[in-house]
Amino acid sequence: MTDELATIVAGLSAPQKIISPKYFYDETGSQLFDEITALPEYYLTDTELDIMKQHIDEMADLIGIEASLIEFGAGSSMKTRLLLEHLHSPAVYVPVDISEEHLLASQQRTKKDFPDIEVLLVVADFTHEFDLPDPATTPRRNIVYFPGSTIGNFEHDEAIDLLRVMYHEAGSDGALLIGVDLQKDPAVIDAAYNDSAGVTARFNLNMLDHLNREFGADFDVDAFRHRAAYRPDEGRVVLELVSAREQVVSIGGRQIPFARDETIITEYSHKYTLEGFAAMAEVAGFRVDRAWVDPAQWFSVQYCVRDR
Ligand code: AVI
Repeated sequence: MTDELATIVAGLSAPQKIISPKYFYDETGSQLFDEITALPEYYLTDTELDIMKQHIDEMADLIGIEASLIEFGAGSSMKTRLLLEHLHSPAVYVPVDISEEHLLASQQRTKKDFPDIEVLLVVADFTHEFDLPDPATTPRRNIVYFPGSTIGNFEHDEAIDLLRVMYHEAGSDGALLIGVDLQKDPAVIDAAYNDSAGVTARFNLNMLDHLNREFGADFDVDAFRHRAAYRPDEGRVVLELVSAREQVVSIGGRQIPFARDETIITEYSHKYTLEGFAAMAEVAGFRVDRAWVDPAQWFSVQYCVRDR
């Protein structure tokens, strides 16, 4: 059994079954996620983009000239394009992702639209420190960019570890520009993860198809259903797959029993207060210098500088 399969089996053998959200993102899952970002209920993407549009000049001025923009993730979103359009003579754009395929696709699009900006790809798992490439123009400073509130998909201690990696990659005098979803009326959050078109349900269930295909599991996808609920006391949405009946699933030569209504946790999506995020960033060495929010205070984009 590979280490990866052993980790999946261990997660499914725990008293509360759990699988990493990274298994959402096969080809179908990535397409479904793109669909999610366009859903009327999924306020995160549009709200973040509106904040960026509103404050992009101030962001570009804070970042300054000839910066290196290091995006954690393959990039190519509207938000990245907006930044590249407005930054003052960026030295280089460096998307970092585990998937070379995603990076190459993003590079193609970026090069076409921004032929004057050097694009250097880094194939790496950004939860661990990685080496930065050597651009033709020496950057004056590094700006780590992490949009989408993807930080929310990490549990508290993992999020701090990831912020520490960002602190390291930002280097002295560097900064972090990060999208952070905020706590709000639970009904708004619940709707975002239980859309009426059922796209999030398909996205969640697709993980089982992915495990069947890539890891030889035999999940009966029709015997599970999607559940997502915001837990205000925990400040996070919990996405689960609920077993519709008693059943046994085989994976990696193991038989995994499910009781009726037993769940697999597939994702946490944390929602923060401005103070809560600032406290977490501070542990990792950052001070929040600016936090822009939309009028309803649903989402924030935060500019964090190294504090030590
Ligand atoms: C990628 N991430 C920020 C999304 C979120 O909102 O936590 C993933 C997602 N899960 C269900 N819908 C969207």
